[in-house]
Amino acid sequence: HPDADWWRQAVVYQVYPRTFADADGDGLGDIKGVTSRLDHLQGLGVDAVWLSPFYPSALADGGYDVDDYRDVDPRLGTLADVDEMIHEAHQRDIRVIVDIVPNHSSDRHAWFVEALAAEPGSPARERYVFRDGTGPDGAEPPTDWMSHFGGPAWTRVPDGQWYLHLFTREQPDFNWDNREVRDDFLRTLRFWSDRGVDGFRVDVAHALAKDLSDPLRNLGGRHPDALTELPMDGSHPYFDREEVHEIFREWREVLDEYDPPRSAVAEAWVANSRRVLYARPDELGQAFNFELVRAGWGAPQWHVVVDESLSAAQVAGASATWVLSNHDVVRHVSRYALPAGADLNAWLLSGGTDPEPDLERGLRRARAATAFMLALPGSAYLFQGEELGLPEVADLAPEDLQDPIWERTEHQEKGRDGCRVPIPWEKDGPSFGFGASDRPTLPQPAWFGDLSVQAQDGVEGSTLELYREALRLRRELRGDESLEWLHDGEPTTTLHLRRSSGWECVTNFSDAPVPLPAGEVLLASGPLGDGELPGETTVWLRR
Ligand code: TEU
Repeated sequence: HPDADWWRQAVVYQVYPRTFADADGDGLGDIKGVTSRLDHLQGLGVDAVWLSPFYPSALADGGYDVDDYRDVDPRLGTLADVDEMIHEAHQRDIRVIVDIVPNHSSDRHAWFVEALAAEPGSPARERYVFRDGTGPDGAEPPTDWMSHFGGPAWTRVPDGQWYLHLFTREQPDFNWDNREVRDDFLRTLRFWSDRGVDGFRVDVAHALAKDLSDPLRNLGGRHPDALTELPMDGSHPYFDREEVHEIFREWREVLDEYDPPRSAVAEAWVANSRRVLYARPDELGQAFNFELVRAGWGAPQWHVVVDESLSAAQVAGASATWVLSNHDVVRHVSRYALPAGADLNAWLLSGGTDPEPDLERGLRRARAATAFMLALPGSAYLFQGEELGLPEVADLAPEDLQDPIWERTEHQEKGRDGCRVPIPWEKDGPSFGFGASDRPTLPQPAWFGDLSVQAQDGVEGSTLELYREALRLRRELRGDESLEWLHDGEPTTTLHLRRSSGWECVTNFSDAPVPLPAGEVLLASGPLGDGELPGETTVWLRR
């Protein structure tokens, strides 16, 4: 099929449906809202839209707690609305990717409700991970495993057993050794593929396979968050185990039943060399690369990250992916506005004042970083609002926070709400054009209107126009997936790369100007000096 590889160098735009656009005016974003804003995505020039979960959910974790994988949250719309959205997206040459959350369901999922009502040891309990406790009367959890969001990863039920949840207690983990669980997810993949969905984003892909042989192994205090310290041999009891790959090979067979084959991208917070294994051609094809999120700002780090990421992808036969922001991390404008190595959580807890962010610099760097990322081979994932240069909303009041991390860590971690604030579409009016309600699900700051789509549309030099121009040029310029560095040795301040099409990209990571390399300037992330590439600026050239 000619379109089989469309995703290999695609630009994918992530929509967080609850805060993208609210068509019915209830303060919560919805599917019709997404449809109503597809023209914006078409004008931006993205190849695909990825929707975070829109399934029925109690929103214990923003929708990553799914009650029913084959339905739509009534507050967000209906299956017919999704069909319409897919149709309208395809009309505009935009592909649609949906989010699959296979590690855990919600505690309101019919299977979990059934499991709770069933006897210990019953088949209904086998779909999840139930165990007897330890200590006198089994009053201690089966193991020392910790929930990713704080507290033990086990919760006790009235008959005395405990169930496993690597995230909140409302997110019980499935038992992937169970054939019914496996078959049900294949059914879900087919359900959405049959409706015309083009691909899937696979949540916490690295956690599905677990060593559930009794007795379960304690971690001995090794916190599961230390993902970079994971043993590289698949010996962790529940992260990045070898058996997880069998699951995705089975998925690939189903995805390949379709024409064109459905794409998939793994979310796997593991080291580069392990991560790309999920992206092998007989598995998911892609895996998010979060190395740019981790790298901070600087030519030497970025050089290493790009080289390592590209070679890891190549070894696995995968294509590369790049991410600067998503719904789980502090927006990159704000990350770059803070001193290197700043503790982002401490900064959020201070309400975004300590240290004081230099937002002008943050935006300048963010624009340069984006232009650099978009010049790389592979696909780029954008997060809603980054095309507006939105910074993190760091001063949300405690009573407004929705991320379970805030409560579950007993207010030690502020969580991820600050990047999920509803998108400003208009300069003013109720919720800046997000919807008719003036009480959107998360409050927007007064200055949001100045960054709205309306405020930037057609304005020369605006971040929105920079993204539009960059995506337009990228379509025109992208060559094959190779990359050549044009600088000598280890770069200290500037990265200069060339793509097979003759397209060059130069980023000056330092504060001071450097000479502008020769060539026709196609795009600049900020104003250029005479023969100079100013600090923290990217330029695209053709010779
Ligand atoms: O995230 C998985 C995950 O490991 C995140 O917790 C990540 O490490 C963290 O947010 C970084 O700050 C996925 C989803 O993207 C996230 O929104 C969900 O909360 C989580 O799975 C559970 O489904």
